[in-house]
Amino acid sequence: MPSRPILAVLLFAGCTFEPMTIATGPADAAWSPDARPDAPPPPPDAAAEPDLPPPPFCDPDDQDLRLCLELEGEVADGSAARSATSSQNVTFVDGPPGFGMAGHFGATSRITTPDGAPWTVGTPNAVTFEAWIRPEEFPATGRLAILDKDGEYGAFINADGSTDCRSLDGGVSFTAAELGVWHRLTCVLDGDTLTGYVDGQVAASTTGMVAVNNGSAALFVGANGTVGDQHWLGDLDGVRVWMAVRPPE
Ligand SMILES: [Ca+2]
Repeated sequence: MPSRPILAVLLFAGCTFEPMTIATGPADAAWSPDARPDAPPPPPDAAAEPDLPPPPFCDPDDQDLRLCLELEGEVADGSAARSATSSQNVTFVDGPPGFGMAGHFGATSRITTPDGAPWTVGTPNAVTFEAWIRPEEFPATGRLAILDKDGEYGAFINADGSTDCRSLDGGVSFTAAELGVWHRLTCVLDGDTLTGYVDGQVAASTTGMVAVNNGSAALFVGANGTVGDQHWLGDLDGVRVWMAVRPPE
């Protein structure tokens, strides 16, 4: 218990002193457990994991990543696969915010990488391909290619401005492309289901896709295989292809 104040009144014969209060402890009204000084903050939780930096965009530890084009002034695969690439008439412009430079594609531009064992689609289907896209124009007729592995999978924009993620025997169409504006397109083929994402959000999905018929066609970026027509008109960046199901995080 706290001490109560001692009221001492000293009286001497012939003299009267003013009452004096001697406080020997906190007054009842002022004391409570809450009045104690704040306890020091608890020590950091030693068991908590420190925040790890995110993996690089072209993660060399990702064994399912088959192609990763950052297009930082050159056309080179940054994945562990180090897929051989060749390019034609690709120049470089500012990319989406935070992504450095991008490739600019015109009526004769294209990037290709040859088929090979790393490009075999498993059973059931497991393929993801994505790119930042910024078209300068839509096709007057037909379509323009973002990416195509002929007879297997690809992505295109159409004359009406719609975007298709396509697999061997079908596709899914949705709105992803906007003239002069960057959007991120992701196509995920997971078994018999093909799903298109725009800026990380599901835009459309369909089922009934058959098993990809693994062929020997080269992969084209910015043009349609196998001859390299239907050229993309505009900019592309951050092109990644996985032989795995990788919906956007
Ligand atoms: Ca880039």
